[in-house]
Amino acid sequence: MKSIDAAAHTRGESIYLDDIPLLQGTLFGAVLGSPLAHGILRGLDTTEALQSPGVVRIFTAADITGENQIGGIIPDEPLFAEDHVHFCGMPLAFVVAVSEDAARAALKKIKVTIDPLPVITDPRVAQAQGQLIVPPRTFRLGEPETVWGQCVHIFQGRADTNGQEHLYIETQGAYAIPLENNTIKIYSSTQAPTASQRAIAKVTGLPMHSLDVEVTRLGGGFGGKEDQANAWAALCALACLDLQRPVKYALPRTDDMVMTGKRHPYSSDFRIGLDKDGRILAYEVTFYQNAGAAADLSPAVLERTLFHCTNSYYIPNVKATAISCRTNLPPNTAFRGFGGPQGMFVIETAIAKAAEGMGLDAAVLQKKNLLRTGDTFPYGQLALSEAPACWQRAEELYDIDSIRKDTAEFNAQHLLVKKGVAMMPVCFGISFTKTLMNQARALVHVYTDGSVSVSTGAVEMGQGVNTKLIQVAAAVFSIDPAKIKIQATSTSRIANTSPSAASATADLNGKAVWMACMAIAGRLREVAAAESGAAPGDIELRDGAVLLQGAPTGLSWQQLVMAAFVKRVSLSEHAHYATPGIHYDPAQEKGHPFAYHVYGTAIVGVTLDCLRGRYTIDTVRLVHDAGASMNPLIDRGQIEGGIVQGIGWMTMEEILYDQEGRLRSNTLSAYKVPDIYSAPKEILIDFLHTDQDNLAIFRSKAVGEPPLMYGIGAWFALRNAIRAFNPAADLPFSAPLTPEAALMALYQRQSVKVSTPSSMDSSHVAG
Ligand code: LUZ
Ligand code: MOS
Repeated sequence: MKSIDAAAHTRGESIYLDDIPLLQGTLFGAVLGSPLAHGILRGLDTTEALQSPGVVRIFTAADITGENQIGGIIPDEPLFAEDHVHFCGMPLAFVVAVSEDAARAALKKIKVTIDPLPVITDPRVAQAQGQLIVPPRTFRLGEPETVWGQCVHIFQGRADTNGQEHLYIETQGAYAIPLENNTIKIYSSTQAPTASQRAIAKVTGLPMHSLDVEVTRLGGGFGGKEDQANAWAALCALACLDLQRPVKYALPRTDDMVMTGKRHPYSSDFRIGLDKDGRILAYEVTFYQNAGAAADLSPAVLERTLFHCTNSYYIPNVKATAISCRTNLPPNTAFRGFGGPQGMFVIETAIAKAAEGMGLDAAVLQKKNLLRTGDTFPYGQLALSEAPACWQRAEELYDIDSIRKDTAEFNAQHLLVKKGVAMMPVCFGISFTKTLMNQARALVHVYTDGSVSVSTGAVEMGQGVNTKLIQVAAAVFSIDPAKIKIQATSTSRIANTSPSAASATADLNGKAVWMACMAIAGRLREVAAAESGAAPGDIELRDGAVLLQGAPTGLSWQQLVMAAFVKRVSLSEHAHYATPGIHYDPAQEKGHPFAYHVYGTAIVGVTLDCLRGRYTIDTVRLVHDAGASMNPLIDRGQIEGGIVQGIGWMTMEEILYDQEGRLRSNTLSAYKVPDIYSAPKEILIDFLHTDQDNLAIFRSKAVGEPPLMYGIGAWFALRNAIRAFNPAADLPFSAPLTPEAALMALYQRQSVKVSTPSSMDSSHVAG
């Protein structure tokens, strides 16, 4: 089934926040962000700004009717700065005016006085000063301390990954509309309608039942709207309640880039020990997470880093410690992979470093240490591993031997252009790491004309979840998918939802839809059985018709629905799903946190222009464990998008804060994301089809986040290309590897001998 949004997206008719028709009297907001990253707020003078044309009111911390607090996990994040500012862009005031222009013009007239304090941007510095968000956590398996002596090879080092801007095409925003008796309807571009509802309730002081948060779709989320849509919704609701007028605020791009958090940068130290055959015996790692100025989702992200610290490998002795460090940057937040990619980069670094030290191709060590079924993850869960199957299939399908041979031949023939290849296996756990979040509900109505309405907590953000939910209902009822409508996500229709996140949205909400539809279908079969004097078990709904022991009854779906209605049988159902079998004990750091894991292996090939440092990502060829994909078209789209986004993080996307904590990469001219020209020239995707039971909806494994981590292979492929040119280079394991960084690495030592090439072979590099 094609995405149900394809046609309207293509015609530009899909409704995003900015497409909602405005009510008469709508006012517009603008936020004044702190100009300094750290300091004492001495004064905030709005007198002159209030005189600015069109300004209706200016809200600050003093105007909050509830609590000045939006922290989700830990209450450490004021909505408006009160005594201190903790990051550049921290909201100080919310101007509400008759137009966006009027609101923004008034911002410049607010006088702010801040006494500056020292600014911390580096997580290691924060840690040294005791600035931690939560106490450190350690995962342990085996006894690493005692096995170092048995290791024949030991390597240690440091790995750094930078942040990443979400760059959803639709920026953050909300539109609040007053209803009667102090109730508010809020349209919000959020992945987490309930989290927004909760934050609005806290800030306004209204009960949650008086707030209806509704979302039709997002123009992208990627984690950036899992927690950080709440502030804007709370601001609009606060102003809406006070002024009893509709209030809208959609962030301009630069405000969005400056004020919102990003993927967490990490700096990590590792030590890896291997036996003489290359089996990894021990791994120790310490992660320093740059959390920014408040907790936001950092403790959960930190936890997922630990869960993924050994990626797709079995290591019998592990000690992994993660430290969440408070800095004066905007609170960093969820981003596709949620700490997993950061953890995986470090183990891949450790393996690459070990391979280089042992004179091997990293793939030899990767393959030798792949996780097998029955192996234990550091957190105690046993693996049901597809890692060897994906790896072997990738080697065979894409003929890894000839890829290696062609690469070596090319590099032998070319002096100024080098190719590099890397393998990237991925293992990603599916479930929210907080067990309680793995629950969902669905509300299904069948109308008397046979059409069906489905509501869930799932938010459509381009990932195709609504299409999959329609597939679920259409499969259970066996009716034309066109008869089924997915309603906008609303906290009035479905309560207490988890965010659309953790790759789990289709699984959780799909299972709830399945349960609700099964309940209704069961009642319909009873009605049909009574009509025909048969047993319900003999009745089947198929292709819009009612069958009795496989033979047509002459009754259509629509007639059956009407018959049920006439008999006063309920045509509606509200179902609740909670993932069975998962549990976790944080005191022991052991349990069974994930419903299942997704596996895969990618082979990434790059070409590097060794004169200029420019490169192309030529190919990404992979075998991906999709289970039994219920929608290969959508899954393919998710995989392609994840790969390109992962490559962007590893190569060209460079977040730059200066030492004063100001974002310098605050425009699209200063922050480069992959476009069609820099995307891989070729992405080949092969689904590893597995039929064994899992907890995925229709055994179709989650696909949102796992593919992003194939992009890590691009970094290591580039490293291999650099080393083909300059084998003496001792390159830092630091991402992103921008063309500038590649150029520096290529000439890192002057001992490189560059002879004149016989032909200008740099023309092999596009650009
Ligand atoms: N969000 C969350 C997530 O709250 N918990 C998770 O485990 C998670 N994982 C991935 C992405 N978002
Ligand atoms: Mo996410 S990082 O699944 O919002």
